Amino acid sequence: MAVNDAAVGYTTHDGVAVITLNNPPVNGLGLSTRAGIVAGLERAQNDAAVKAIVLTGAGKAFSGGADITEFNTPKATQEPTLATVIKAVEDSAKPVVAAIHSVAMGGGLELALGAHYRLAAAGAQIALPEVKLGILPGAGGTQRLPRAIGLEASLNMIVSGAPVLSEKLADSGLFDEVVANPAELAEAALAFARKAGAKEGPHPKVRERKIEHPNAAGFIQFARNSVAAIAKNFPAPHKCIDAVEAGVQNGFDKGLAFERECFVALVQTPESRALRHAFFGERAASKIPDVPSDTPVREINQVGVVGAGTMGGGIAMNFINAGMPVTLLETKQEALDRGLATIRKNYEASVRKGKLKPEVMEQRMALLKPTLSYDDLRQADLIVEAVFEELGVKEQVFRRLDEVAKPGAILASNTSTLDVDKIAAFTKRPQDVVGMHFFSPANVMKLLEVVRGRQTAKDVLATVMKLAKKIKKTAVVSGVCDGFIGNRMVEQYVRQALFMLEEGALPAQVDRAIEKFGFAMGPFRMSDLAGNDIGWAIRKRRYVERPDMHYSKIADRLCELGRFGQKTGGGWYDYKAGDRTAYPSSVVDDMIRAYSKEAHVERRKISDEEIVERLVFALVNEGAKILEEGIASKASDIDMVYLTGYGFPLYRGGPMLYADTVGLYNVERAIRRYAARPNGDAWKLAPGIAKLAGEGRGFNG
Ligand code: 3H9
Repeated sequence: MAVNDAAVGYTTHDGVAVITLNNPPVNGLGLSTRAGIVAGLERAQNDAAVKAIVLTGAGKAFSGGADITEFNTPKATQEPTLATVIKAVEDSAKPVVAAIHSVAMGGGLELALGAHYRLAAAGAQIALPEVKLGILPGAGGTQRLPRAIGLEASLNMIVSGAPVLSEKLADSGLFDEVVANPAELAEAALAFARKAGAKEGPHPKVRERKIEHPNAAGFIQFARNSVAAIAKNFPAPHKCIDAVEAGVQNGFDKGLAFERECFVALVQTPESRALRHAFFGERAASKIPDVPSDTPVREINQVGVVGAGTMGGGIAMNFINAGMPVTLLETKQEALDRGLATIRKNYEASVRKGKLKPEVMEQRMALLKPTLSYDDLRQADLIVEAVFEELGVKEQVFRRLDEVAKPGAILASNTSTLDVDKIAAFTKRPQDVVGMHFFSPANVMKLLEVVRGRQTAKDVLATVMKLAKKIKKTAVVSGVCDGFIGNRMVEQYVRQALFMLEEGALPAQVDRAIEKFGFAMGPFRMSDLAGNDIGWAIRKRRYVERPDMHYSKIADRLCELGRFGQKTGGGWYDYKAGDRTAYPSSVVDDMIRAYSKEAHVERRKISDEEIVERLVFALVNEGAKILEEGIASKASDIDMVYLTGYGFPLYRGGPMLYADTVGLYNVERAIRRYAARPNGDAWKLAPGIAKLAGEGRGFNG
């Protein structure tokens, strides 16, 4: 058998063979690793001096599971499959001891469950996270884990995919020993193996254990009910339960066959493709093509935030949550007091919900240093500006920061629309200036757009990307353009939404259609939440800067009525005091109908399908232009922006992956069709779409 020796190591130690997975970064169980394990097992069987086998992993994992990059490729099903490997482990005449450290996930845990004995170092993360990739454990996990740790604990792990620390599983039946000091795992495993090797076989197999539960059917039904509420659009959690149930009712072998069937079906679903796309997209986003991963980073210990408004306060919370001291600057004492009070109120809400301990809240508040003086920013390694969105105001702030900030400090702007290059030019250190565009509420939303100015230094980018991980954000790099990636695209989406009102739809219909597609909130409910005056201000600027760009004026009419959204008690919808429910408004609907009449537009029935196409393809078309211009470096970056910042349904994988799923040929045809209709001037087909469609390709290959 062809064995890639590099992927699996084999050594012997005084009668014990040690098979070491060595496939960085996480010992994924790709074909050569699988073949290497089987070859190692055979070698051990054939060596009379070997009495027992230790199976372990080199580097930073026992194993992160099946190699996800092999899914839906011939390698995934090429022998030895993981099932074959696990059977070889389980059927080994000599006892196999899995020595687990750091990470045993998915197929990695399934492999360990095939071993006769398991030792784990404390602190190891143990999980069957397949459900998060839209699949289920496909190498016996749904059958062996319930037999190892019981029905309830295993179903919780399988359906949630959440990792559990090895020490928490010490008495679960999964491990024969949990080794407190990870450095002692290798020795402990050798000693354990020697003892096991000296014992008469047969050695225990998890598959032969019984699943004991006083009311298995009742608990499975309970799990089903719980999942129904949270996993509406994902088939995998339901299949996880079905597979466990099959094993409980029909025994191990039938359960295993059923699990396999479910795995094969799930791995081909669009939902699984979307989740895998998001998994890799998140990791790919942190890689910038011309900024090598070993670029040195600047040390960031002290942070300054300028502006204690809603954004500034939320931004400050991110850093103090990560244990970093923050100096919060305002111009007036009242504003500073208000900002601090809001931060405290946010934490108090978490304390009330039991999500935060009161003493932790106090520790965090203690990291916050309020000030009215720029001088207090002298020590900051990073200063984030979050002041009023107006270039003149930004200019004052950045000129002042340039005077006080220490050399090498990173100066970041939270601007959502302004030109970062112009902002950088207000300083004598444009290489240190970068955009850090947080999304509201900044302490909650995952997305951080990192805006790379023309002169932003590479180490500044590398530093900010690293910092983003520390504050648990998904950072995506955008070049400088109006609106960056997210808002530039959403503008086209909103334009289409408004045109459709003019042509015959009403706000509630548009919102309903796109929410049914899976968006968290339709454009009109969203606009009422954010404030309709914000879009109005942007459009007023556009009317001057881009007189060629055609907008429906319906939204301006709404604003002229003073209907700015929830904050004024009415926007596209009516609102009642203390109630965020959006009630369709007859005033607004009449206004829309009157507008159509005035504009001599004959209103027509617009289908939900058209609504979804026009909204989503508007995003896709602009996204394609953003790619062509190099504003985003890859399609998955755009998808990450939409998944983490704009409520795009995760199970569809983002606008660009969705376009691939529909097929760019079909996207192109739809865009050409809409371009030939009223308001068609808003549709200028991105050349990239036509090109890729012509080549039969998608944005993601
Ligand atoms: C499975 O097992 C199916 C079976 O039931 C049945 C089969 C028949 N494959 O996250 P990181 C890469 S499904 C390929 O930044 P960390 C990752 O892309 C699998 N690649 O590190 C990244 O690459 P790059 C079930 C993988 O230390 C690099 O490793 N398992 C895999 O923060 C570092 O990743 C899972 O779902 C993989 N399985 O966290 C586990 N895993 O450097 C998924 C990672 O090029 N993985 N990579 O960007 C994780 O949760 C985390 O990666 C882990 C490490 C906790 C392991």
